[in-house]
Amino acid sequence: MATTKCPYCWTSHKRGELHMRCGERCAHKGEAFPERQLRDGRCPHGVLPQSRRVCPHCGRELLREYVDSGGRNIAVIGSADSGKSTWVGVLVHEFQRGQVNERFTGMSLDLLGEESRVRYERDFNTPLFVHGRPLQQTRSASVSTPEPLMFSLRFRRSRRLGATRVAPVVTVFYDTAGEDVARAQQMDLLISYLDAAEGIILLLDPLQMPKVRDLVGTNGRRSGYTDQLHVVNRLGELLRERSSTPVDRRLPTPLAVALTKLDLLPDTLGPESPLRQPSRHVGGYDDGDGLDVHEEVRAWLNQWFDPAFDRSIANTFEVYRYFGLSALGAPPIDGNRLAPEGVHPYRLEDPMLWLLARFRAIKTMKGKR
Ligand SMILES: Nc1nc2c(ncn2[C@@H]2O[C@H](COP(=O)(O)OP(=O)(O)OP(=O)(O)O)[C@@H](O)[C@H]2O)c(=O)[nH]1
Ligand SMILES: [Mg+2]
Ligand SMILES: [Zn+2]
Ligand SMILES: [Zn+2]
Repeated sequence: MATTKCPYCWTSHKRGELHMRCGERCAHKGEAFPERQLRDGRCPHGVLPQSRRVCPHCGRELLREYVDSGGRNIAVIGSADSGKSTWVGVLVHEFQRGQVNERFTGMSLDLLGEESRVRYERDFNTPLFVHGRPLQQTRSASVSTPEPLMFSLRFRRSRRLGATRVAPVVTVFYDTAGEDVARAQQMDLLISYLDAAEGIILLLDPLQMPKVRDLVGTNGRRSGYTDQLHVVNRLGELLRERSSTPVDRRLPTPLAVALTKLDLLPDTLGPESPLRQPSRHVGGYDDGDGLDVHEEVRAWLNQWFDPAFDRSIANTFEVYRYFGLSALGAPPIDGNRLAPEGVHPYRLEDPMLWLLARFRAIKTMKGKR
């Protein structure tokens, strides 16, 4: 039987164990009962119930699209200030009406549920695209657990395949607070959701690598950087503790590691660098392009950061790939203003497209390299 992972408390439940609630007309209005007690679509008291399913563990309502499609959870993690929120905020925009939308004909992205819509509008869209301001620091999970941002993505398949309706891929992003990754006690909270994730996106800020800071100078927003290598080791450690994977085996969750803010390093990348060419993902994921970027970024990480990083990733994860991107396309003027030319992301969608290809939601093109 299909199981559902609650996107709020990350516990897993069989479909029949999800709760429903008695409806308006029932004397027990609001009372919860497991879905398997439904009889001819009615509650144990014989009345039509409320239509939404509820998590038996935390009691929050689960959206129908989420339950029906078996939502995919994607965790976005990284040290403080690495660009996680900006990446999520611009990504949703790009899939809705930006360049990615143009390159995938017939694709649509819809934020699911009032909470996701309100939060996206307030915390991401308005600052970035209405006021032209950088985003606020994300609040720590000790203050509020990371709230999911839920959306459904629909792709149109070619007519030749005869598929008229395509099931949506429901994706849930958790934008965590970087400060939590460093602190052990918060990590325990984060780990339950990392464990539930079907894909992990780890963002690395090149400016938090001392060698890069020597190259370009500093203009970071906050000081006191966490050790990014520590983040990866900790991540592997914690996932191993929890997962059913034997200790000597690598973890199966696909990991995308992306260097952010590449706009700050325009002169560092040579003219031939694949990171200076626009990506070739049109209507699918171009694996050749992806591998070119992967190798280039691996080389930069060895040089800028630490060869131990790649080894650590390779020893921990079965499937991983490196990416390089810029969410903003240009450095902000200061803490209150983005560059006057607006937001022009660069290779921003690549890690997401790679994951979607792994989920078989889009096709993989084995292009020549
Ligand atoms: N130059 C440049 N700066 C960026 C880019 N993306 C984010 N930034 C800046 O980097 C800083 C951190 O961005 P956030 O998106 O808030 O980072 P975060 O990882 O969510 O940070 P926490 O919530 O504290 O964990 C902000 O000042 C952003 O404006 C980018 O693509 N290029
Ligand atoms: Mg943030
Ligand atoms: Zn009832
Ligand atoms: Zn729950």
